[in-house]
Amino acid sequence: MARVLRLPDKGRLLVCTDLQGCMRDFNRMVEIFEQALIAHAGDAHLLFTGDLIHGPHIEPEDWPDFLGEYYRDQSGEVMIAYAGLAAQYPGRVHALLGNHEHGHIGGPHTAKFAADEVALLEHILGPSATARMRGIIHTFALAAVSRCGAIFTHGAPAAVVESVADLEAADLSGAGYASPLDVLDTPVVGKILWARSATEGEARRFLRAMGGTMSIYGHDVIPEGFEKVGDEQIVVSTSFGVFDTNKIYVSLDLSGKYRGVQDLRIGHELLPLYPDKAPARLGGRAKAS
Ligand SMILES: [Mn+2]
Repeated sequence: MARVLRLPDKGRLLVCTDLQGCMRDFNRMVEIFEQALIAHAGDAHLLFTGDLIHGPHIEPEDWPDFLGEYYRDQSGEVMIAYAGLAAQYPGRVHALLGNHEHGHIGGPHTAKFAADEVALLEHILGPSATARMRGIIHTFALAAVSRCGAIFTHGAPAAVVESVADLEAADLSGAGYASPLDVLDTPVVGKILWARSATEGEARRFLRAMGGTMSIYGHDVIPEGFEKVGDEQIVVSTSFGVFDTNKIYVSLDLSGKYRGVQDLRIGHELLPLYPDKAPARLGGRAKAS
């Protein structure tokens, strides 16, 4: 796979962060994407920024509030549906690697909802579906760049890189490390997949190296839907850990120029996943209660 995805210079781009096996939100994002294809004469793109997999297996009565809207993990189904969508719209559906996907292709195994989520999902899927899923994950990039100024990664832009070439050369296999956990300490892959925050200096350095003006990522949960950090960073929560009322996706004009995250406006570039449930302050139509 190409480590760095270069998005085209025109068309509409929709961005969805961490799904963690939520099929309903995946389907909703597909619906929004297909509406955008119609609205933009077929010129739309859909980008998932990683962690499409590994959700909770919890009964409704045991579900804690901090996990947001109730759902049941459907990681295997989400991956197959992603591959189907990418095949249906060639060159228009893209995904970045998240720390949860990385565990299946050489990275450290995550332990968010199970002692070993990689082993659990591969057990549920069985050998042939696991092989198919790994094949899909191998098509995921480590970052996406665009002429409009937006740079996309799974985690915060804390990686120390001099240029896009440093990402192109990144080793994801884990083969060079004594333990997969050592990946966490690496300055490029470890940061891109695991960093929850970046200082202003780190973000500016990363954006300069990548040729962008603003960094858009997920990985962390923002219960309010999104959080701008300084002029260069925005953390977006489209699905996991958030209630339907606050789920946010990003919509960008790839032929535009964004100077920074101050150019991202609610109701324009920042949009509610479920507008009928979202309050007006998030661009929704729900009546205040
Ligand atoms: Mn993550």
